[in-house]
Amino acid sequence: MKILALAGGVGGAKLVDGLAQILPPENLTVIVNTGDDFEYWGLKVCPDLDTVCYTLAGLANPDTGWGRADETWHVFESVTALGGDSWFRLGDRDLGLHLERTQRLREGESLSEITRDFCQAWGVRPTVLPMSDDLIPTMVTTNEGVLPFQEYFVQRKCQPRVSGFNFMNIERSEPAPGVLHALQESDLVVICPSNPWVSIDPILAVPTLKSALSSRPIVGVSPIIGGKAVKGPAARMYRELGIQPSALAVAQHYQNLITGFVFDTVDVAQDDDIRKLDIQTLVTDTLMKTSYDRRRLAQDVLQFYEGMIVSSKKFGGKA
Ligand code: FO1
Repeated sequence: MKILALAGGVGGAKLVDGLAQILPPENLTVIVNTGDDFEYWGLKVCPDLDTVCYTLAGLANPDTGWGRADETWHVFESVTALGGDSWFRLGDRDLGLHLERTQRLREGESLSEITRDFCQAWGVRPTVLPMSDDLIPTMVTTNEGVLPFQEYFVQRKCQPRVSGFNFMNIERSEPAPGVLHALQESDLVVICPSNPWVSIDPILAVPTLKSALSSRPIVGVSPIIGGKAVKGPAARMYRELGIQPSALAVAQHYQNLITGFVFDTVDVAQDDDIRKLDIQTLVTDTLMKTSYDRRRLAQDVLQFYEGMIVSSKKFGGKA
């Protein structure tokens, strides 16, 4: 079974890691959000892409989920001592990647080519693709004006009140090479438990990608458990946009796209309302604290999809 996973940062990377534990590498392609990408210290930073790759390579920082394990901060301290920008922390090991990527981008290589080479160097065998090689920065509309995503998220610590999002340049953007092919080849698309507003929506908004997605079976996994986001500002964003954060709200977010939805047992009371959206459901433990949890959730998602196929063959329903 060929799986195409759509992922943002830490939560998405964990489920991708679970899928990588159980699937042959040639059966897993990951399309990663690049809306968070920005320039810092003159370097191209791609937080979600790096989080997914570091996680699959076994190099990710286990405490933060982003950046590298066994990191040191000499360069950061040195820049800070000189009065340079210090609101976004790049560690020494992580800087190696940033120097090499920025240099190669300046020489004219594309982000997808560079990502492929880095994955090869790290022994990451599933295919990891940025959603696009084009620049599509996410801008956050707030009560304090329109802010680039990392300025809103890291520099301003999500304090400004959110009222909307804009993915700049999206209409003119194209999926990265290989994205549409992987999509057409896939048996199932998995929307990982990433922030729907700023991690998954930018991927879904890439014009030809969105239309190609509508022909595939898609299963979404809720990043909201018990009304809270496991990590990051998703729940806060729902609230500030006037929506009660819940598994149901996430299912509604993806309503016309997904065939199936996986959410946590603590939210089982929402099952009937989600099914009323004409979405099949799986209620299971979705919190991924350990490597085993990642694998178990990935297995649950795939078995859920297999069950959907069987029942659709039996009853002529959609899968
Ligand atoms: N997140 C923070 O909250 N503070 C940081 O200083 C920070 C640095 C950083 C460096 C490299 C990287 O790949 C990610 C980093 N992140 C940091 C995480 C990142 O801002 C977000 O988690 C994602 O953009 C949201 O998915």
